Formats: sequence, C-alpha cells, structure tokens
Amino acid sequence: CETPYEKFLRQHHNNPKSSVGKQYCDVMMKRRGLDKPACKEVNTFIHGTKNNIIAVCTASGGKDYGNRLRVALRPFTVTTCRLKGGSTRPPCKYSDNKSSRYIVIACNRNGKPVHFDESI
Ligand code: U5P
Repeated sequence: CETPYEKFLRQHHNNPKSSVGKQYCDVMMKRRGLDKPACKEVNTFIHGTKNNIIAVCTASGGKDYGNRLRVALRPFTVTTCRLKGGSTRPPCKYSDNKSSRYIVIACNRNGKPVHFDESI
C-alpha cells in the first residue's frame, strides 16, 4: 500500500512538469486521483527533484519553521491548482498558477516529506 511519503509524491511531485496541454491542473489532478471522492480545493505540484525536496528536511536545504514544519532555503518552481467555482463535485475544473516559491512541508522521522503545508 501507499506510504505517507509515496502519497506526498503522488500529490505534490511532478518533475519535470508534464506536458499535458493547456489545462495542466485539470489533467494532473485527475491523473493523480485528486478528483476523488470530491475535487480537492487547492493542490501544489513541485517541479523539483526528489533529492532537492528531501533536502528541505535537512540543514542543507531547509530550516525549522515552527509547528514541526520546514521551510526551503531556496525557491522551487511550483504549480498551484485552485478549484474554480463553488462545487467540489467532479468533473473538476482548476485554475493554474506557476510561480517560484519557498515550500513549507512536514517531514517524518526518516527525513522524508509527508505533508505539503503552503508555499511562501
Ligand atoms: N495545499 C497545497 N498547496 C497549498 C495549500 C494547501 O497543496 O498552497 C494542500 C495540501 O496538500 C494540504 C491540503 O495538506 O491542501 C489542505 O490544506 P489546508 O486546508 O489544511 O490548508
């Protein structure tokens, strides 16, 4: 079954950014199963290497951010998908926003990311 780290990667890792056409978020949110049972409201995909994301859990790539969170020392290219309209019933339609941001994540005791909190 899927570990918390594997779930993090499914929800939040896409590198390099997949070329799926104009509606990146609509395609990716469905492809990664984030349209079930309801459309997820907000979800961020990180276009960075696994090694660079894992490094945020260490002193070389991140620092403590309180509340057991870690903030990256360097920005990542990310795409944030935001549900359009008021209904969370599929089919899910998203707006896409690609930007360079400092990700805030939680890591497990093995130094692997397990939660995406926000990007700043
Ligand atoms: N989330 C993102 N990107 C954001 C904010 C939230 O992907 O910029 C996702 C995370 O997976 C988080 C979930 O666990 O939304 C719920 O966020 P929240 O409602 O607890 O803030």
